[in-house]
Amino acid sequence: MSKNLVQFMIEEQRQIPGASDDLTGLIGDIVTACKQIAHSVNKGALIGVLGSAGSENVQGETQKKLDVITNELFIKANEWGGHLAAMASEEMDDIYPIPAQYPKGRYLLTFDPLDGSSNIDVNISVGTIFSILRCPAGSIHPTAEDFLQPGTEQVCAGYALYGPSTMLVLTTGHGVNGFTLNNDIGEFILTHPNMTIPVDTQEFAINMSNQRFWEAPVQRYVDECVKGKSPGGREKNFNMRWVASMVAEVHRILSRGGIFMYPFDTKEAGKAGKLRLLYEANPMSFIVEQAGGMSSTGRGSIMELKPTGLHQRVPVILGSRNEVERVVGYHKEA
Ligand code: P6P
Repeated sequence: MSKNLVQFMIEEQRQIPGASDDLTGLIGDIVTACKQIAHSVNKGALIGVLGSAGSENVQGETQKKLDVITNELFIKANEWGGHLAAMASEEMDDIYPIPAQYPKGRYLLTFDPLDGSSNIDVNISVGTIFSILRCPAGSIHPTAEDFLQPGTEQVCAGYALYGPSTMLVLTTGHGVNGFTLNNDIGEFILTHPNMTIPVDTQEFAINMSNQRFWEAPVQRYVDECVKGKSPGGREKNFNMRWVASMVAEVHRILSRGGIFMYPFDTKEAGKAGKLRLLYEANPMSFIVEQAGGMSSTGRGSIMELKPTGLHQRVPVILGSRNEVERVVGYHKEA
């Protein structure tokens, strides 16, 4: 009988000196939320959860009904367990302190409950991204400031991918492992142990419609990929993908290599990129680097950034190490 997620976590926990049941219990609650989200996403129009909620989130983005529903599911599944001091979400302006009627724990949870939700109404894969930090010692009443820790402080990061099959991919700093949801028994089963990203690739992912807004190093890199083996290009031809769902892109890269870029662009003044540091870039960077890949803003490691705000945006270039290093090199030359 193949190993389920709980058995995997308990066996891994035995390898980590001083590890507590606390983290395993928290991950169990997060996984419960992901199973509930998988159900809602899968039922879609059948249960009337598609379409717009008629509201905007702190990002100024129109919220889908499922953005709101999945945010609530995450809160309800995680607020009671006694593992958390507070949570922060793409869908909430400020942090969510654990209500007084529940015991407080020693972790902080950040999450994007439904990433890529613009795809939900057209039945394209979407996902959930989450990241676990330690609550600073002595912080009885957590504040947003307590969340502003570099990505290198993450204890755990993971995502659920609601695709042809529902998968959960997780790291606690000891490699990356993938689990597939067996709907017959409602368990995530270990199907992709020790996921690693090939150091080379012939596949790049970027939203080409933003090309005129990119900085020169990214223009140069993408231009060479498009040229492939023709003059002025590379030693090989490239393929391109853009799903507009970061979880799907990262999962493809973990599965077969690739480079994903949502770089700095001048499309909107004051935005350093589109993706959010705390609950998109940092968790995905932890996973990618634990799988042997690399993650950068183009000018430095994403996970070494000291966050300045809960919803701070950051340029993201991540994936197969040799390609990310090339893009970073072009930034250095510029
Ligand atoms: P664009 C989804 O909204 C998201 O945050 C990521 O999942 C995805 O990679 C990106 O934005 C897509 O952005 O500008 O191509 O729609």
